[in-house]
Amino acid sequence: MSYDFREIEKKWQKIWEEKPPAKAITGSDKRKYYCLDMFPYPSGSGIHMGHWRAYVLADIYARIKWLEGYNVLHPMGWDAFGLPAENYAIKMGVHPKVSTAENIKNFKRQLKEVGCIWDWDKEINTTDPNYYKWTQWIFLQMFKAGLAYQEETPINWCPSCLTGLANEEVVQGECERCGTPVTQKKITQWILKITKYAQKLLDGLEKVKWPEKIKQMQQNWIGKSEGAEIIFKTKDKNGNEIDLNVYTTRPDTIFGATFMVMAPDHDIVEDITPESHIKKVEAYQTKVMGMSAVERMAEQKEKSGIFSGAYALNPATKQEIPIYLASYVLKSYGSGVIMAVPAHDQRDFDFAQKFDLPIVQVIQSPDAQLDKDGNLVEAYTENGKIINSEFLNGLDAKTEGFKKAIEHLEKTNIGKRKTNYKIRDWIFSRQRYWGEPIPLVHCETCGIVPVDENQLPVKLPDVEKYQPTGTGESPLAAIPEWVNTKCPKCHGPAKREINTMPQWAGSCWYFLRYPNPNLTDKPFDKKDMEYWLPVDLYVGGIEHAILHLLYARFYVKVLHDLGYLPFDEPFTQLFNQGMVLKYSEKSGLIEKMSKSKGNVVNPDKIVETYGSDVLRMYIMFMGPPEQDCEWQDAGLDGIKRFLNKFYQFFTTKENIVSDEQETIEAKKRVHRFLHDYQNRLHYFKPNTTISTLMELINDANAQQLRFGKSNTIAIVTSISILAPHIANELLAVLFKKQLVDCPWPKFDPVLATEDMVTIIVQVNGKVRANIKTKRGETQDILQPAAEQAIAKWLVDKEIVKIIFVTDRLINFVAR
Ligand code: ANZ
Ligand code: ZN
Repeated sequence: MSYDFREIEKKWQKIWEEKPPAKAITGSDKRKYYCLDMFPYPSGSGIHMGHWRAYVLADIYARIKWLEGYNVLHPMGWDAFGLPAENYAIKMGVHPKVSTAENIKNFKRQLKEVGCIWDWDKEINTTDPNYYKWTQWIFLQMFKAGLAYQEETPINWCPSCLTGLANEEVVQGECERCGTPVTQKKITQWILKITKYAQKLLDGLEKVKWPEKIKQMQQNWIGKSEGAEIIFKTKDKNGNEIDLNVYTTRPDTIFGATFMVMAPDHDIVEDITPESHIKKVEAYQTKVMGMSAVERMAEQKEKSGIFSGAYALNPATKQEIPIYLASYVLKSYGSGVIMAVPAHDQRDFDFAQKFDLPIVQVIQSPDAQLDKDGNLVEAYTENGKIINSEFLNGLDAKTEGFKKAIEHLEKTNIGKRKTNYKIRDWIFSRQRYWGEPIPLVHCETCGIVPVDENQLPVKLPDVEKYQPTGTGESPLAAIPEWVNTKCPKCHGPAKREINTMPQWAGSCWYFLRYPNPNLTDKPFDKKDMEYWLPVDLYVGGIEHAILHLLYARFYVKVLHDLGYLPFDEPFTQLFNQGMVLKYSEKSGLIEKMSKSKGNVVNPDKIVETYGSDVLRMYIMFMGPPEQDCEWQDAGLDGIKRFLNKFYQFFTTKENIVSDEQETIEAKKRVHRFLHDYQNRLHYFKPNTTISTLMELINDANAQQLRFGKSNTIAIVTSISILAPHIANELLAVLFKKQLVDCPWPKFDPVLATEDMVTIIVQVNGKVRANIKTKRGETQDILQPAAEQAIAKWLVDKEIVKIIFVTDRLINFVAR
């Protein structure tokens, strides 16, 4: 008999709705486990298979901890501010509040079908005034701490969304949301001083269990480099001496600096350009300013530039060197002026060739590519011995040379050691409606005044027109009743800040709110923070590697430094699931599942035809969770057949015996299964975990194994993390039990491993570890465990080959 999933799943979802199985308990002294999903943006199109993949994965680990007896917090909520709701409002005239509420309702219905142990009492919604009150409160704390400032700056501007964008929201010169090339626009903006936290944001990465790849992306984004600041003297057009500061990572090459390059939009350009050159310089400036970021980047190869007409003194060679303007030097990095060393920097080399500037080699190495006349054919950027550099000659450039050059600069007062970060301050204001109003007031007498904390939230007023004005003002500007207010300080007339916060504001701290989302007098409770935080496991997509994950870490560090939080890293462990791909008829390629590709599989349809358990299991079976995986409809049938087989096996009376009647073979088989099952979960391989279940049932059928009551409960409890409905049904039908009564099973290591073999794990032929496994295990199953066991011998190495001998050894050849 095959099981009626429709009836069973509906029945259990109703039971869970009325009496949720797992609830987070406040004030418990049990061990806690906080398992966090990246909360969804409730879009109009409902949930995606990508949501299923991430949420099932997190649910597996939340369920294990719950069955192990932990006090589990596994919440869900809505990241509901943002452009799509607003764009929909513009198009359809529906208030974002209304469309958001509708979307949430639909999302929630769909999410309940995933069968996760989410505690819906903890639900939050970032657009709820009771929530954004505290988003505003946090902003005020930052403002009061001097971490928020206002500046009129040219910002990244999306001419289609008509709003400013943070650097993090510009992807290869285009708007992250709509793909329009980003231009520059000058507006007064609110900016958060994330640069002040650059070093702390780097340091913190060392103590979290995150994928190396994500850590590296954040490190690169923060972009720390060590070098020196050096003063080059020049004269302004009136003959007065002025200093040009340059930032360089290669002070050891200073004798090779044959010209200087300044960002075309640098403030000093005007001061140094002599009358004779003004026309040409201005023409060049206009040209560069008109270029989009995309065009600027396309200039990587063919560099443009112009001579400013001014010269500076190289403090080492004491020679006059020309100052050029070129778009490859960015105003916002370092000091916006560089000493160009064409022999050892490729950009400078390209530029020197184009403008026929001298190239002086100061680093010597057999690896440097020279032509027949002994000239460099390209910049030599590696290390070597210093030449042509007086007192630096003969030194190893990047070590001793670097050090000695800085010593000399400091002694002679022409420079000093300097650390630089690429990360820029965070442009925090948006000229849009559907966001948190920034809780500040502009008073003619008192200046910028924070709204009194007891006046929060500053609620979003209802508007008739959601269109951004395009002038850089938000639609809020058009509501005088809202804009005109009283100054909290002098009670004179004042105007509200009309900018709203960026989409990220609400998600920077939502995980702090979940333990008690209904608090009215504070954003979170101190005791809750001590108990529940940091998050133990955070599961979500890699697209948030920088933006959300960096901003959230920044918020937490600030709140920690202000004394509100007892920890300074929010997410102890992070797991990034891969994307769900599918063949697209349109392009004939296997691509990311998306509306635009026309290859979306609607979860509602699959749930209707196969049920939630099949979908849960299939989406995990598809492949290693960290990798992108291809969806194939046919895969569902395989899982469906298996679940039927599983159900049939345990609902066949003869297959279950008393514990006493269970044979030793059956016992061993179950414990080996439990061992393998849990081991693969431990290595985040739920895909191969499912295979162990399949093998167990196959073996049981082939060898006519009968399982005792205890082991049956253990097997059914095991499958509950993947297929909770069928597991609950079996426990209820067979034993009148519920999952809460069934702890996560433990295996007996002796029984589990008696028939096992020991595999030797080697690195370059040296034995580094042993792992126990069942006879005949394949390489793809063993490799993750083996790699983990020898991880410390692989740091900074690349695996070039793996030698595998079944039941004997696995040898990693690494360099
Ligand atoms: C001289 C030099 C010689 C450099 C050499 C490099 C190699 P990172 O490592 O990314 O921090 N630079 C400095 N400010 C710049 C700006 N605003 N726009 C473009 N380039 C800039 O890069 C630091 C190096 O990038 C600096 O070191 C400078 O070039 C350049 F053989 O100075 B270097
Ligand atoms: Zn005032």
